[in-house]
Amino acid sequence: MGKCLCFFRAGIHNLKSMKLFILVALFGLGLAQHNSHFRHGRTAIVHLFEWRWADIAAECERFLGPNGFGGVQISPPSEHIVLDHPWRPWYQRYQPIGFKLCSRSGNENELRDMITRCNNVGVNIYVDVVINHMCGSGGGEGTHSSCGSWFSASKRDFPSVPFSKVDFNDNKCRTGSGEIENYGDVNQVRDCRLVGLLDLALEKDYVRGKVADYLNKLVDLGVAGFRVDACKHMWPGDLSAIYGLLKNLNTTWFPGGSKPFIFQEVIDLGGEPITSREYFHLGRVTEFKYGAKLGTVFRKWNGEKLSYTRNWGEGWGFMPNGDALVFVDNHDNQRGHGAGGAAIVTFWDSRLHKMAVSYMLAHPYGVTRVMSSFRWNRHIVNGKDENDWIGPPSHADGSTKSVPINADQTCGDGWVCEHRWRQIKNMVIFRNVVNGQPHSNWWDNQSNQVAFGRGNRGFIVFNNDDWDLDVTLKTGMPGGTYCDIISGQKNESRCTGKQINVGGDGQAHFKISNRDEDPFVAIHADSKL
Ligand code: QV4
Ligand code: CA
Repeated sequence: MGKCLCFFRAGIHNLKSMKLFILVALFGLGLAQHNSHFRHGRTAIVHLFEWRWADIAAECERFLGPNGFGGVQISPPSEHIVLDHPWRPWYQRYQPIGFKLCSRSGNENELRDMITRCNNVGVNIYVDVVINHMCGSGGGEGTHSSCGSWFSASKRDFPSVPFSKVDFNDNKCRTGSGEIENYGDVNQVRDCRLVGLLDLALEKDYVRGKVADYLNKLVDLGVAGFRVDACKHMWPGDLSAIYGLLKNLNTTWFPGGSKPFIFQEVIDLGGEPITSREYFHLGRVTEFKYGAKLGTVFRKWNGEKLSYTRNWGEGWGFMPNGDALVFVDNHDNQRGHGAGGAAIVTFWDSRLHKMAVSYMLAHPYGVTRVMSSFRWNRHIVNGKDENDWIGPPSHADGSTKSVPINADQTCGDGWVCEHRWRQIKNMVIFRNVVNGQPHSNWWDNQSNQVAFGRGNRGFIVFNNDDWDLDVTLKTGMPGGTYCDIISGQKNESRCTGKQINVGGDGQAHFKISNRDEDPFVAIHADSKL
């Protein structure tokens, strides 16, 4: 704000800077839906995949708020199909049968209560919205849905919205099967069925209006924005029309005139005619190259080395910083759906996962999202997980179990809770502490030992080589004793883990064995004794 006013004062002195000012203002407006609306200088989103609303509300109050998490991505809240074969897979929630706020995670009252309680502790809610399609064409007929609403997939009849035959793209799609057959053909990708899912005719004002009503209802409840599912399969022009119908955020919690944050799921690893770039003007876009590359680097596959990440970000061919939503893994590619392949580092490789997520959180590029998973019984046959469908921890009747918190703060009953792991939780705080500081004081050993700082607010050192690291580095930090927030953290006036002494010249000595439980060290302004 201060900056803007100064600029304006300078701007009115001559026409040239006035023009520049208008340009900046316009650019700023265009970027409105790129703004996450994080509160209190917070910087990270956690995807609480398949959590119940009641558990998310409790988690906001007891953990996310106190530990500086900026927001939660929630699973789709709209009414969805209930599948028996396989039994209650997680992916049934990506097959809507209407927009009633009634899902496996809870009903509308529970959703409203959760949004209110999270907002009240400064944690934003971002909703995963499925608007490209309804359920699969083979989804049958009846009331096998999360709220008991009747529907007929074969008749394309969804009376709870209502949508009928004319609201789908069956006639627009030009493939023989009605399915997307070739990702090289833009028209198919957007007008035909993605794995059998009934494709909505989003060019119709009626359909756009129904979708916008659904999103606006969520805005009124107080959500901060949306993760828009399957954007590759929707025309940017249709999305633009829908986003244009959205209300400003609820002023109980957000400044007047705030547009919902939008991040769009487009998987663009290169090689297809549809690119992420087509969606930048509409909001942020998921950068799938990020996790695929970072996984390859930490696994040291394809001759990659950590030292090559000196120019991580746009230097690696990723999208512009201001357009990117980044993550190490997501709910699809942690189980072989979506894209990224075997390189993706998940909680199954916990040591590498902690390193990769920490690298992401330490680095200034993009808006960051941390994955929080449930465990399932993996069964890999010829490289494919036969159990990739398994849903969240559930009771015998198929209802989702709540998340019990153990005495040591970890989660029970199959909930992994990566976001509660000390190393990841502390790195979320690190990112807040260094927010706005430049990437600085890079060091590497030309192999897999690297270090970098964030101005004078934080510094991180990785040893992903098969030998020890023992080196004195320029940290850029003020002199003093700091607690390493990876092996432990600051606890009143002492460190529970390693201690790092930074000299008056900003230099510090680091020793990291390649056999340490976690072969990396991080310090920041608030971890100083
Ligand atoms: C089956 C057959 C198809 C057949 C169809 C006929 O496999 O060949 O055409 O029946 O009816 C499930 C099943 C899938 C089944 C389909 C319809 O897995 O086998 O088709 O339902 O019954 C998730 C899962 C999908 C799941 C879908 C709907 O990943 O497996 O499909 O939910 O339940 C692309 C997209 C990208 C997408 C990614 C996975 O560009 O947008 O694939 N990612 C998002 C979500 C993802 C979700 C969807 C999109 C769809 O992140 O979780 O798919 O909403 O890359
Ligand atoms: Ca479509």
